[in-house]
Amino acid sequence: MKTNNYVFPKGFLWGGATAATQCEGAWDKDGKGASVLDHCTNGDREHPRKVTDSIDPEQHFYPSHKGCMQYDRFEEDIELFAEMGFKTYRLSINWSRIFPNGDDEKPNQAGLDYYRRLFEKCRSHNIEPTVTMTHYDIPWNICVKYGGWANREVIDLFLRYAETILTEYKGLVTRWLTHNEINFGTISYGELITSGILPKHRQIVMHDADATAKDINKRFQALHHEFVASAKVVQLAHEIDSNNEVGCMMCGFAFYPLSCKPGDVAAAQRDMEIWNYYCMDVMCKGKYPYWANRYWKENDINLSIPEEDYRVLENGTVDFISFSYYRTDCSTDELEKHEGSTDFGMQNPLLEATEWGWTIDPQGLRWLLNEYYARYEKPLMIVENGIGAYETMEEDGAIHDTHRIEYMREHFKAMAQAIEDGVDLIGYACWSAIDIVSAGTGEFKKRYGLIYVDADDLGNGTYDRYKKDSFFWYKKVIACNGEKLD
Ligand code: BGP
Repeated sequence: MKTNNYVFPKGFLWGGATAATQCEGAWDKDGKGASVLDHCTNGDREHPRKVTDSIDPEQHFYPSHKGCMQYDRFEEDIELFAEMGFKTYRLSINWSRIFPNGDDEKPNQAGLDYYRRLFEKCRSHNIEPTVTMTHYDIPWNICVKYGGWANREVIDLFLRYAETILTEYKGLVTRWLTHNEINFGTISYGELITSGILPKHRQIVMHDADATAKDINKRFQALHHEFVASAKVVQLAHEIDSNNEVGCMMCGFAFYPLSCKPGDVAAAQRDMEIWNYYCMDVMCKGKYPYWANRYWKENDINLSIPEEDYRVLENGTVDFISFSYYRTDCSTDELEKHEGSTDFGMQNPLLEATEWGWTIDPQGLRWLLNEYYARYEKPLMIVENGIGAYETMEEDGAIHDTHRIEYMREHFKAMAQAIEDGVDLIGYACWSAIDIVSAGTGEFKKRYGLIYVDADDLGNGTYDRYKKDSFFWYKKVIACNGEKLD
């Protein structure tokens, strides 16, 4: 008989997530170097973020320079997370805080000290850190001097960084993710932020219609280097501490065929392949997917892959899979004939969407969890999921984000169903634990947090923190391990 009780495994890792360049601020404090996002201006849905070669605060506002000021207020934030009962806080180390130029001989001690204090603070509240090694924070110098990940030399620079943090935080951190949403590296959007390749038009756009075969080749070569680096990090992490577990981090893309027309079904399969499995097969199975040669041929991609890389990939498969989940999209082989296309295909006409046009699809999460689990049979962790919305604070300081509670509740039900299906889901970190800057648009008003931060798109405000209604709701959910979701 069906009841309204949901069963999550004992020890389920409830928590919340952020990323350094979106929450820390203090972009040039205590010896930190500039990262790629520090060169990105604010924008909005209609206006893409610009990438400026030099940083000119007189001319532009750079949202990462302030974030939500977590660098200066992390203790307060972690106390709030502890109050909600977080079991894990997923955050990222800012690569350019540790190696300001990416190729420095020695790490920046002040940067290392900062994260030590932060991890110790988490541990003092029984919050396990889940740490992303790079989340859109490639040192700008790597981008300019080396051409980003397209250059093989970056593998060693990343390994030096990884070895430094793995050694430094041994015992404090045991759950690591290598590259955030590595699969964005297959399109223009990820060129700069995940792969450190300076975009031709100095803008962050999803798709660059002018991309040449050479540009595309560079993208995929960069990805290959990221795969090799990640595989080496897996091995290194296990050598440094056998308790370490390393996961890949994917943007969870779910594509439905727009109709049952065979061409649409095939289009959805192709979209699933390139958006998800191209990267996941390499990181989870240790080899490129069986259709990679066909794909490379169709797209004039000629990769330089030394023989030894194949062994590295084979020996460096991840321990678990982490991913973000926000939306689903529809695929068709006749996109040009339809109106209403999204960045990733067609918007599902049967689903509601957020104010930013992201469809809301809790059932899609159950579907995707099953897809991933069937293919890889590795533990899964949702490390981002949430809704971006305009929100205001009432006179009395309350923030009534019922849309977020509803969104999370329905996604939790889908998770519980997937767990009942037999999926090994180990944790969930909502995006975001606290209001932070949007990565895509650079806005602050696209709020995702359970905690409201008094700040606007141009960095004005007190940056004081206020608990939203979802804060109190999530606290109750965690306290009963998800059994009651009302
Ligand atoms: C993911 C990123 C995050 C985060 C989130 C929401 O792609 O890993 O960094 O920002 O999406 O996207 P946005 O900030 O563009 O709304």
